[in-house]
Amino acid sequence: MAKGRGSAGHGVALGVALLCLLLHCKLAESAIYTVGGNGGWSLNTVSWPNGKRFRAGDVLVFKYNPKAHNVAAVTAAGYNRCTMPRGSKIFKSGNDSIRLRRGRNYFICSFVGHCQAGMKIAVTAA
Ligand SMILES: *[C@@H]1O[C@H](CO)[C@@H](O)[C@H](O)[C@H]1NC(C)=O
Ligand SMILES: [Cu+2]
Repeated sequence: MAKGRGSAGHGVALGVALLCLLLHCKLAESAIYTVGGNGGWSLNTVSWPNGKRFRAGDVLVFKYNPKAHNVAAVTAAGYNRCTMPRGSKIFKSGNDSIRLRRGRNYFICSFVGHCQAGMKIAVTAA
């Protein structure tokens, strides 16, 4: 009985694997990006997303000195005005992995003047 279930399980797993191959499984496609490349999350990162194509589920890794910067996930208004709306989620480990949601995703550094100095990104995930 248990043995029978086990082999059925293998069959299901194989089926799922094949289906993944056929449908270009979403999990396999999710990519990891280091924001800002080698320079990391820093001033003048605003144009870093240009020319890149992101998908929902992709992960952005923000690397920075946590004494000098942070990452706030904000609204479009927060991004445009360089303000942090109440309730914004703030990351401050210096090595933050953030999964993109479908649509627009906005991040700024909330240290004084940094967002204005281009420490902000808007990323569209398909
Ligand atoms: C950053 O985080 C990732 C994933 O959480 C981890 O694998 C990596 O070792 C970390 N890097 C540093 C420098 O802490
Ligand atoms: Cu900063």
